[in-house]
Amino acid sequence: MSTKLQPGKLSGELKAEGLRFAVVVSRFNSFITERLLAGALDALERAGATDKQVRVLHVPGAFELPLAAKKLAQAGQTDAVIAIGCVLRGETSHYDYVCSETARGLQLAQMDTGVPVIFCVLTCDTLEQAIDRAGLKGGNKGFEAGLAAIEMAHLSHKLAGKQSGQRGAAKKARR
Ligand code: INI
Repeated sequence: MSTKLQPGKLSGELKAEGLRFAVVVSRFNSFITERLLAGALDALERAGATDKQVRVLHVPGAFELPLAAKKLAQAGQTDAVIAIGCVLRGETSHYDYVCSETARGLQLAQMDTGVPVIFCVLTCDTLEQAIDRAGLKGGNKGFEAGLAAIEMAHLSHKLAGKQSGQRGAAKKARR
């Protein structure tokens, strides 16, 4: 089957200029989360971000990420939030509650505020799986999250009909 349709395409650039980011990082499993943070900052820096454009906030564990992410998004100084955590499966069902509530809370944070919240929470059965995704075989999921934050910040401004980096853009979107 062939088609002559060539619909217009919309996507976000990977340039950090004029954007502001907040990164909220869980201290739990910091051996992993600090590596993910380094990956995210590397992506932002390579895309042109400077210190003044990025804020980093630490919380105790993944379960605390959603509230911090929502408050950062609501504060109106942020074009995208990156939430970084690492949940490792233990012997009880605790893991399942932390994973599902963290994912649900982060999704709610972006849906409630209109500010992109990037999900950079590893949910792994073993420490080895986490290490692989924090700079080894599986790349660095923090770096991917940094790129996703830039793209989604631009895209959400475009969808709202605003120039990227327009001051106060995030604030207008909050509830
Ligand atoms: N928090 C994590 O970020 N990762 C984990 O693996 C984890 N485990 O396994 O318990 C974890 N628990 C703490 C939780 O996120 C909260 O900080 C705590 O329950 C206080 O609300």
